[in-house]
Amino acid sequence: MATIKVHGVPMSTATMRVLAALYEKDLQFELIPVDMRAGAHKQEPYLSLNPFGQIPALEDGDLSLFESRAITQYIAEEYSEKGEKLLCPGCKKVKATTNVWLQVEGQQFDPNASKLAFERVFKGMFGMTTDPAAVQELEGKLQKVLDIYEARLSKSDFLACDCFTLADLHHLPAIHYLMGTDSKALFDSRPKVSEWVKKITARPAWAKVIDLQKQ
Ligand code: GSH
Repeated sequence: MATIKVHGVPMSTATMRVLAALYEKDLQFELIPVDMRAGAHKQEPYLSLNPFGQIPALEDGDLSLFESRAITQYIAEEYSEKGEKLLCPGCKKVKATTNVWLQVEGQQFDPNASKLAFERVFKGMFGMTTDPAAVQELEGKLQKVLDIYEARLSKSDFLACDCFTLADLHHLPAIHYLMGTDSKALFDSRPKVSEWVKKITARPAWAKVIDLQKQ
């Protein structure tokens, strides 16, 4: 089997999403670092992998993909027999519900959570100053989203059903960064959300993603 290649860096939220899916599936892969400081992601040969000049990109044999959520879907479907299921097979209703929560992550959760992580974590890393007004606004929006999660997670153990799926996995990178900030309180103050965060961040595959950041 050709080795799967991931082009990205372990600190990048979108790369982390792909790495989590690969580890959940117990797949061998090669992580090829992209030198973003040198602007390698905005030049060839990287632009041939992702014309938008963003990480990550994935190569599997002669298939080349970008967009982390599309990549995880590919991994879950192409390697359905390996590792964890990530998509509940067989049941059309569960598949439809999984799609709903995949969309909720991308359209409702991530726009607020990622901007909040940028304000609270990444701005500091890049020598920029956090904007308290932006933090307040984003936290207000995220609280409303998390109220809906609290209600959902009162009905099932995970977002789509009682099994861990890609819909849960896609949240991990932003949650990981926010749990190291004062925004953690938004998650901790909602019992079902808090329980869910503990379960999904305790997964062995996720621990491997975090280990990669320490290397
Ligand atoms: N929707 C894309 C995905 O999920 O793959 C987002 C990718 C993305 O924003 N990647 C960031 C990046 O490459 C790193 S996490 N930033 C550099 C840039 O946009 O120039």
